[in-house]
Amino acid sequence: MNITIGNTKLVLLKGDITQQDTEAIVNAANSSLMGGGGVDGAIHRAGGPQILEECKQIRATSGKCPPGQCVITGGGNLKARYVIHAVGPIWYGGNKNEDQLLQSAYYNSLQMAVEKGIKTISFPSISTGAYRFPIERAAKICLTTIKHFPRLGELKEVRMVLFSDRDLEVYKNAWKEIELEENEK
Ligand code: AR6
Repeated sequence: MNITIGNTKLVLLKGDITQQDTEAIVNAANSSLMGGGGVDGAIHRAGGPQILEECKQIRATSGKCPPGQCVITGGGNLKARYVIHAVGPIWYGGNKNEDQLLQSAYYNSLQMAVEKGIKTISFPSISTGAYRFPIERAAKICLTTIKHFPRLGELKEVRMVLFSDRDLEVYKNAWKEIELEENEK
């Protein structure tokens, strides 16, 4: 599904984040920045040891990366030149600031991208795997954050890379709901 927002293309597709040819891809990392499973494991496997080396340097100078924040490294052997490691919230039931932290993870990653002059970026569905954030709710937060990002016009393409047909369907439906809700206002 291709969506046009001003001059920016928002693409919702099924795919593997490690195979994307955008300038940056986003990792669904954890606060340690030392790797893990899911997207994180796949990115470090495909990108090679250089990415972990850079993460270790960041840890040494800046410490852990709290939920809602992100850091940037090179892309190692990936097609993408950069990896933005964003830490989403763990879902504890919804009363631990999870929505706000998920929004920050997307917002700060977009901000990092425009500050680096990056024009094209791919995201996975942050927090909806091991961190168990309900995907319908996450999809709405994600897409609303992208749609209303103040500097969106500086990005040519934002790609949401979903890992299954079902996840893609959830994101497509979330987009339709957002459009309906905002058009009613
Ligand atoms: N490409 C695109 N999406 C993927 C891929 C892939 N190659 N692999 C999995 N997904 P998760 P989280 C989907 O668990 O919930 C790690 O151990 C997956 O189906 O990767 O933010 C970290 O180190 C799901 O829909 O990220 C952290 O400890 C989505 O990506 C923790 O997991 C996110 O799943 C972060 O958990």
